[in-house]
Amino acid sequence: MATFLSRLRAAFLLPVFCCLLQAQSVQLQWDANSEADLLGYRMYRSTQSGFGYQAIGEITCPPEDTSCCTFTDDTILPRETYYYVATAYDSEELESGFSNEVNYTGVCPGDVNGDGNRDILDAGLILNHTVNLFPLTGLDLEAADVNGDGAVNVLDAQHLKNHIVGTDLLDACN
Ligand SMILES: [Ca+2]
Ligand SMILES: [Ca+2]
Repeated sequence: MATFLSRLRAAFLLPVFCCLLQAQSVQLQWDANSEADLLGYRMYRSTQSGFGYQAIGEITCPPEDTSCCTFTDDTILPRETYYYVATAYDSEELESGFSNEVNYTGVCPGDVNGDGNRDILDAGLILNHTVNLFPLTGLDLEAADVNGDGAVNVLDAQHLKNHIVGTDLLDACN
């Protein structure tokens, strides 16, 4: 049986992480398989590396069609790390082994300190960062880019302030 299963090569995942503005999502991409009887791919996710994968989606796709080799997961929680693998399956319902694993950790734009709230403390952290007082790093820095333009500056503090005072609400985080 294992021989049949290995007939399909594992889909090779190339992570292309895409942070949709004020939303928690990640887009995964991979190379197309070329087997003539390929039917599509299955996406799996776990909160631990190497095991515990659960199917979260199925993508019907003809062989060598690269346009469908993409999957968006918009059900991720901030500060939670998710591990993804994919398989290919064919018309006989034979499924390949797992692809390589990629991981992604979501952030909630505006919740710089990751305490679940977007408030004046976060705005203060952004302002401190902009004047180089307490430079942010890692996920905190990612979450500080409130407007999603790739930079952390006073515009993000302004954006967050507008959310706090209720004049321009940010999208809810999951
Ligand atoms: Ca916060
Ligand atoms: Ca920004």
